[in-house]
Amino acid sequence: MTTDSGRVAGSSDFTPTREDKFSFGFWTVGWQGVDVFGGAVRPPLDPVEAVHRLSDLGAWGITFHDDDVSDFGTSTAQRLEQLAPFRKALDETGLVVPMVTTNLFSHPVFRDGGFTNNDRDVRRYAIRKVADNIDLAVELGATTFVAWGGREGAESGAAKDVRAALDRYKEAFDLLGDYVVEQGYDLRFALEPKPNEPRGDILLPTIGHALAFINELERPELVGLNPEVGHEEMAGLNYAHGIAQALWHGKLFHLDLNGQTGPRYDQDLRFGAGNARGAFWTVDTVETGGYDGPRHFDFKPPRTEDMDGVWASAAGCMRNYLVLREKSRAFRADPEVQEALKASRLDELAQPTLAQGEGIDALRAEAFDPDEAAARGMAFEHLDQLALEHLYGVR
Ligand code: GLT
Ligand code: MN
Ligand code: MN
Repeated sequence: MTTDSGRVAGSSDFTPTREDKFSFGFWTVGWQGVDVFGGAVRPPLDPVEAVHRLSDLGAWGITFHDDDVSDFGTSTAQRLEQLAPFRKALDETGLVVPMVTTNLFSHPVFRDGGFTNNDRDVRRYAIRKVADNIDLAVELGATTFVAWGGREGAESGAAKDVRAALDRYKEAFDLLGDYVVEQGYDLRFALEPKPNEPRGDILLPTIGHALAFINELERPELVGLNPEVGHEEMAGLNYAHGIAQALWHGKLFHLDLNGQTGPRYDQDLRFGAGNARGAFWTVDTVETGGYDGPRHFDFKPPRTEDMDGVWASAAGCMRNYLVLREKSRAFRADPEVQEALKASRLDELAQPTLAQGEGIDALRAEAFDPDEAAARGMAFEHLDQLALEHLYGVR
């Protein structure tokens, strides 16, 4: 199949096509390199240029925060006016805006967060800011609204009553859920967990915490997750397992793909860098687990790079994903792997433990020899070796 960019979909030259659904936060390629130890190393990036460059690289979508594309405090009407050239670039390239998010972390007013700030006035303002940005998101065609509560948290014990803060967090999402329904918007929320940074401890620190929180909301069906590779790995967790569970709950609404090397500061490396083995299982899970949404990259091209390096880094995210997708496909198609999967009894795991109509009595009536069963090895090492050999490129 030939795509509108003239490339052959599914070919193995690792060149992205629109069908691959790759999207980028504008704040990723637009990051000027400001960190806690130093100022900007790169010039500001015009969102119009970002659209054209990403499109040329084969991306499908671009996402942004309200304050990425116009100044803090700008009204929605003014933002829409200012976004005219950006929208023109979208029309020219065919790039879409599948997701929009709100900046509730940069302005000093959010020093203690937005929805869970101890200051009630700030909470009221934060909800209003998000409602305004929801209007903008819908106007641009977005169907997912990411909520990263990076400043919702604390550095010290008494400063935050976590239970009260969760009441306020729920209050905000209940209200915004009502708003979306009342307006008739086709929009769902995706919570993005993170354990720490910039706060010492952030509320909803992992996929598991966020899934449990969603169940307490008035409209849980409107709220899912946007898990980020690095954020789960900062907590020492297995990202592929995390998104597999989110899929199992029907809650994987969006993804932030990037790279991380173990529990340390949030590295936001390009996808495929850092934990390469984790990246392989991530792609395998995304591709085989029934996820159909954007493959969204949230990375920070290192400060060492000039703008050429930024675009090389962005291209690397997509290329690495496609390389790993091909490896995952080859792994699944390999007859020796299929045998190894059987030897490891994955087919048995897929079978219900009890047959139709069976109960505990049937189990009690069974002649089972624990010693005999205990003697059976699981053959996982051979299976994993095959996976690694696919990853290492020798199969
Ligand atoms: C910020 C953060 C990311 C979030 C973005 C969405 S903003 O860059 O580090 O992980 O996804 O608000
Ligand atoms: Mn993110
Ligand atoms: Mn991050």
